[in-house]
Amino acid sequence: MEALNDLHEAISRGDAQKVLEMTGALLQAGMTPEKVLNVGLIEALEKVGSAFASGELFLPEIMLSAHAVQKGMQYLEPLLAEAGVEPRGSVLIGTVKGDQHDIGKNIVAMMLRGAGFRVKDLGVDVDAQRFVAEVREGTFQIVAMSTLLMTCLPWTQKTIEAVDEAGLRSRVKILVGGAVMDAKRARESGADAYAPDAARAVDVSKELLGLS
Ligand code: B1M
Repeated sequence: MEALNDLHEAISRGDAQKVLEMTGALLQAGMTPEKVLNVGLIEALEKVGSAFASGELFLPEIMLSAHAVQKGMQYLEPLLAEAGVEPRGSVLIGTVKGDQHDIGKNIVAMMLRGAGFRVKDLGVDVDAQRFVAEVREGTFQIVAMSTLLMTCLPWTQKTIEAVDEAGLRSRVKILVGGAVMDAKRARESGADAYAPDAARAVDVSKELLGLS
């Protein structure tokens, strides 16, 4: 499909305007918002990530690509949310301390909203005590943490410990994910659950709340 190739190419060039145009074109051609997200935006960014890992692309180029993908996601977000139903539960989400990556976390938040969850997004580089304060003051049932950097992995565990030390651990279920996370690390960090991708994050959130 030509528009899909054009979208991938626009993402690799970091051309946000063209990404918006091609996202619109794919929707007009009848592709579902979820498919545009998965095979359009995410797949293209994965290719960019591989090119970065193999030294073909450099950080400034990745930043442009990431920005272009975020633009496409902003376009899709209301369409994905339209599919939502009555609020199923509330989720507090953030990327752990020291970590600025937010594309995957944003997708998880978007998919959760689309599935009918109320989501409060704390953004990136979220300190453990910020999570604790929000849990104390809010009515969240799930705390969701994203971790992309190996150096920030310890913050997942430290945040869970901080929630525990504040006497709030029994109030929430804790879901973790992100590129450096896996089921074993999730268990070791004290989380209740791990999800490898955004679609599973929705399923697991439902399971955690006994909704499926
Ligand atoms: Co950076 N980065 N980055 N980066 N970056 C990675 C993660 C890296 C693997 C690249 C590499 O070296 N091959 C590497 C980490 C190595 C490691 O620790 N293992 C890395 C590095 C080293 C860095 C810097 C240190 C680079 C530098 O400055 N020298 C720096 C760190 C900055 C910081 O955070 N303090 C840095 C910076 C950046 C940019 C700012 C340029 C940009 C981020 C822009 C942004 O997020 N706004 C960036 C990007 C884009 C990447 C890559 C290329 C792509 C990440 C991404 O968005 N993937 C990445 C390489 C790669 O992953 N191939 C890389 C697409 C996204 C959809 O996937 O986030 O994994 P992901 O989310 C998935 C799942 O993981 C899951 O669902 C999502 C979709 O289904 N998921 C969850 C995510 N969170 C979840 C939470 C859940 C459940 C599932 O429950 C709560």
